Amino acid sequence: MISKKINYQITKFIISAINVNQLPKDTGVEIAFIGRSNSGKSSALNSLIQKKNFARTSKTAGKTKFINLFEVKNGIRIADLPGYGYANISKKIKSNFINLINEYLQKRKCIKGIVIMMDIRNPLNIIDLQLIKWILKKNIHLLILLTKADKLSFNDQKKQLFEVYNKLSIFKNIIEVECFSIFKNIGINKLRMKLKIWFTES
Ligand SMILES: Nc1nc2c(ncn2[C@@H]2O[C@H](COP(=O)(O)OP(=O)(O)O)[C@@H](O)[C@H]2O)c(=O)[nH]1
Ligand SMILES: [Mg+2]
Repeated sequence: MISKKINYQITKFIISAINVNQLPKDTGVEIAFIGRSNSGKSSALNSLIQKKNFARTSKTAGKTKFINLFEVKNGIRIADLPGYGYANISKKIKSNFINLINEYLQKRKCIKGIVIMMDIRNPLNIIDLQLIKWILKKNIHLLILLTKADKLSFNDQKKQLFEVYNKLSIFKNIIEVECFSIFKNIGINKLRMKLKIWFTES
């Protein structure tokens, strides 16, 4: 089989949507990047596309209020979802974000896979766990990335990975977890491989 590489460099920004109705037609394949605010979602997207500031990254948690949608090529898209679970933001705004994420997950039929990003130093918060539970019930692929792995030594990365697998054993499903770092180039190829499979299988 000839395996064609996906060229992320021609990725186009489509829309920053404040509600699901603004998104384009619910066809093709969509992969969503989900995680707490500041977990590294936009950075992961930038590293795939190999452009530094394509999906805006921010040092201030909770800035991205929208679903930012990108078209990798015709009919295949990546959605950078608003972050959840940050401090310093009003309860009302917080619940608006969660509602938007819920609405997106529940309405959007073209979601084929979800990548959950969690800071390796603080993985599996309550919303992460709720999300995982929900995804496993659906026919949706899941990959978990432990981001900012460069913040830990190699040994501590492995320890944390083991710990996360241990905690996930409550789900009785096989769940894939990878360490990830944009600075040390950890896990980026794994992410590429997964996305390629999800994008190309029918
Ligand atoms: N050390 C380290 N910092 C990272 C990594 N990925 C992202 N960051 C930083 O974490 C902050 C939040 O990243 P961002 O992509 O905006 O997170 P988002 O809110 O989930 O989209 C930024 O300051 C990034 O530079 C990583 O792999 N290693
Ligand atoms: Mg972001």
